[in-house]
Amino acid sequence: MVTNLPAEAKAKWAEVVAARSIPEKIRLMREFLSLVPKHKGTSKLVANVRRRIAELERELERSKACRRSGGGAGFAIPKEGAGQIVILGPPNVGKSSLLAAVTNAKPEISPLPFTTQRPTPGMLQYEDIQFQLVEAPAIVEGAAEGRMGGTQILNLARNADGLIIMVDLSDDPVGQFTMVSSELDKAGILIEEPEGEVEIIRRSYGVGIQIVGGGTLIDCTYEDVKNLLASYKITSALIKISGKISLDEIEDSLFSNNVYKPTIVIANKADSPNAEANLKLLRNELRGRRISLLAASCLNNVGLGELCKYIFQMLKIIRVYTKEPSSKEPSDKPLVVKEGTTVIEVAKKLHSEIYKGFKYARIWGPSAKYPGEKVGPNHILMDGDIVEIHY
Ligand SMILES: Nc1nc2c(ncn2[C@@H]2O[C@H](COP(=O)(O)OP(=O)(O)OP(=O)(O)O)[C@@H](O)[C@H]2O)c(=O)[nH]1
Ligand SMILES: [Mg+2]
Repeated sequence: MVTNLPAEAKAKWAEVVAARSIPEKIRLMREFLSLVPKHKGTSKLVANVRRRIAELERELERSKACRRSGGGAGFAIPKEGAGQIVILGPPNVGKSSLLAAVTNAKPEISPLPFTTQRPTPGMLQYEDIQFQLVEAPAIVEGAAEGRMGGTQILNLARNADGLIIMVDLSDDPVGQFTMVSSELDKAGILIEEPEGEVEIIRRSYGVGIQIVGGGTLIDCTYEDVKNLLASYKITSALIKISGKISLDEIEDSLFSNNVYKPTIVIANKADSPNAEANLKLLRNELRGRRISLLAASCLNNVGLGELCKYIFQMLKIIRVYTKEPSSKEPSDKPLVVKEGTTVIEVAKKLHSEIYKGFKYARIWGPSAKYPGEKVGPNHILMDGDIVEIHY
């Protein structure tokens, strides 16, 4: 619970948001903290802001170091295909071996730890689409405080569409999983889907306060949200909510930059002697948590057959095939969109003319009651649908 911050503190936070440079943001955040009364209700907020100050300080340090060394190539990998999945794990667990087993990449594989020094991408084919896997350099305890390139590795994870956490069944998979998930947690990256999510997208022009995204407010009205945001001088923003959201959670989201990344755990080296007993321990650890687990041997290419399907499901995407009314066949390349996408949203992606002039669509496939069903703009599509838009 964050409520009842003094007006001064709220006004200071508005200055933080408006600040243009990192040093200025850090200075204003510190001033903000000095204005926040310290008690139980504000402890989470204080921790969040301290973490963001630490992150900004590291970013500043890094950009200075980069300038000193005359630039230096960036760590980010441009996204390709239907989703980017970052492979994280301690040294030597077999991350490169996975990349080599399932993608077109040819990374160096070696029994020495820290072999992979830079993020390494590869494309994984799934039926008629591809996923991009990116092997991150090994992550170690203390990564969230910047150890061994931790900040960059965690940024890679923050920008991904999903994660694979890899652990080694010949070693201590539970300890390895706990280490990686705790570093992610400290960096504000959640690997389990929260009950509800809030994202506040500020707009400089006057859209007012709009609540979108299909979630429900459980203990407040639209007016309450508007008044809360006004007390932080936010009068124009899109508030995206999913699931059940309270007013406190909306206030919390002003100060935290938590993100949720769907995650698969791959327990590798299933061929090793003590793998079975270790797998049992890992299963126990993950019991009741919404994280999928695959046991595999990348060395022998065993247990990876279902990986694509797991990735496809965790990304919550579908494929739709568009078709011109005049042609017999749909496009062979699908349009990859989020689950729950409607016909009119597809029209919008195709062309502004198709969107503006939309009359109706005909559907073949899983979401059609019968082949060629005529539907309106709000019809929800399913994976494998063929869509013919009339405009
Ligand atoms: N027994 C067994 N060994 C494996 C398996 N997968 C990988 N290895 C071995 O484990 C060692 C490390 O493999 P890599 O794929 O280089 O591991 P990595 O996680 O990419 O390592 P870093 O990039 O150094 O962090 C190599 O000697 C591999 O041959 C497996 O399924 N079973
Ligand atoms: Mg490697």
